[in-house]
Amino acid sequence: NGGWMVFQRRTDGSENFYRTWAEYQEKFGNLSNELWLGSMENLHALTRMGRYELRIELEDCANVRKFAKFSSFSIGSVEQHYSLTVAGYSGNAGDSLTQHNGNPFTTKDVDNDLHGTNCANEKHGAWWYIGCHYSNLNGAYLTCQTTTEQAASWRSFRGNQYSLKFIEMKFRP
Ligand SMILES: [Ca+2]
Repeated sequence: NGGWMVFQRRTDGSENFYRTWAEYQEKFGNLSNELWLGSMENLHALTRMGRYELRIELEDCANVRKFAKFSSFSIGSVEQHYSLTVAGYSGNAGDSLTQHNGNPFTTKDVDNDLHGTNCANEKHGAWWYIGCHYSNLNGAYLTCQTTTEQAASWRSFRGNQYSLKFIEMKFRP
């Protein structure tokens, strides 16, 4: 569909995204609902080759769907702890990712963030945390709850405690 390569999707909470550094090197989930097809090394290998755009689809529990698009997107090498490079926002969800530009990836067992403790532990996800987040799309799928910053959230859409109903991350040349 339009040449987009989907690498992350949340739809029903069926998959555990609170995983280790090693697990984020593998794909998990399945194509029909929730998935992580990233493998950080693959994302790095694919996006280092040229200019890619990133599109993020978000839907809340009132079936309001919004998107955020970034005209450039790449993932750094393992030596760079798979840092995020993202720029050129457009869309209607607001920008809750450019703040994470340049930050390395953090999982519950590998702390590369700027917080005194581990943001992946604090926020129950795996992300390019700063200290900690404006978006947390690998956070906990809490079926429309709005009670915790562990939620899979996008601050500029529904706030940092709102667990979105649908999330999809995809990129293309
Ligand atoms: Ca830390």
